[in-house]
Amino acid sequence: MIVKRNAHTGNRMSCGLGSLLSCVMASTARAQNEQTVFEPVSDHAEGIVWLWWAMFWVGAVIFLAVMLLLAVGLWRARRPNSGLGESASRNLVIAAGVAIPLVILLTLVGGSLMLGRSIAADPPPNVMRVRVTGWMWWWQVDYLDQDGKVIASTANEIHVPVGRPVEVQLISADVIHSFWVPQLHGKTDVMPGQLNSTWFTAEKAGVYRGQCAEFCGVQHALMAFLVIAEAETDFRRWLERQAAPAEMPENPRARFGLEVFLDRGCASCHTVRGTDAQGNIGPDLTHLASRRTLAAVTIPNTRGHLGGWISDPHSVKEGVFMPRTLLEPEELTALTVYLETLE
Ligand code: HEC
Ligand SMILES: [Cu+2]
Repeated sequence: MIVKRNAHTGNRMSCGLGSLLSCVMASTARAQNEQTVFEPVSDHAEGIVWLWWAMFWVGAVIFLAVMLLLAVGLWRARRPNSGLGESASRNLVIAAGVAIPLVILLTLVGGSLMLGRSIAADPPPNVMRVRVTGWMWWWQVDYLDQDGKVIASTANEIHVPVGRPVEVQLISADVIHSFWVPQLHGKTDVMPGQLNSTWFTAEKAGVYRGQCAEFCGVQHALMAFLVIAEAETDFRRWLERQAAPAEMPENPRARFGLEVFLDRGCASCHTVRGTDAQGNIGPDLTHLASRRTLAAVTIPNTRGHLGGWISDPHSVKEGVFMPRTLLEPEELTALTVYLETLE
């Protein structure tokens, strides 16, 4: 039995063995949850998938050749005196057992070393820098200026301009995670106490799903993120808005929601820039409403899901480090109304 969670609907799709194929097809059809190494949009990812296919086809041809030789051998063995002569069989062993494998293995190892060197090269000087911190089980994203000062913070969503190299500096706040966006690059370890980095250039606009690729606890599988590659002007506009503090809500209900946020413990873990909420255990919520998903691409960012998450985060993501807060219905409504003003 395979159970998948759909990020758009939050529904669980159950797939029995019989309907496995249709389940796989249904899950690959989901736009935002699509994650594939086969449609690279950066040079690095293209090199990786190219090497992968080269290894696949070389392996496939060798497998077929070996099976063919085996069949010939079995067929000939049934006839008396049909073996190769001594020198012919020795030559066969030397050629097919030593020489050819050596050439193939050296070529593949050489190709993989060369690719490794080229994708591990230093980024070009005009690179844009983003600091990504792995937390159990979400991603903090900080945009840095030339001096390394934080311009804006968000979570689980990394916007990048198309065609510009982006360096992602990686650090963990707790255990080892791994940063992986298959359409952009290979995996990079995210370590506590050690800054690692990786870089890529997204050559095409689009939304590329990434995923933690190192088992990091019960909700490791629900530790995803989105890389959103967009035109430079759209990116600039987005970053400017993310850098701004939150606006004071006009609507009285939203104002009440802000009070609830400040009084009911939310502010001890979350920051909303421009208010007294300065917690740093959970995601920065200053522009929460501008994000597409909640809880690391687990549920879509809609009012219903937001309310459900706040009233019982553990039913969405069991074991998560956000407690359940008991709220009166009007407090919960006001809170969600307030959070929805954080665009
Ligand atoms: C003990 C710390 C803590 C408290 C208190 C807390 N949260 Fe959280 N919150 C978190 C953590 C950690 C996450 C990240 C969960 C994840 O995705 O794994 C989170 C995630 C969220 C998210 C999703 C953010 C995103 O971008 O995905 C929202 C919204 C949220 N919290 C709202 C609230 C509200 C409203 C309250 C008060 C009722 C609150 N939180 C109280 C720790 C806390
Ligand atoms: Cu992880």
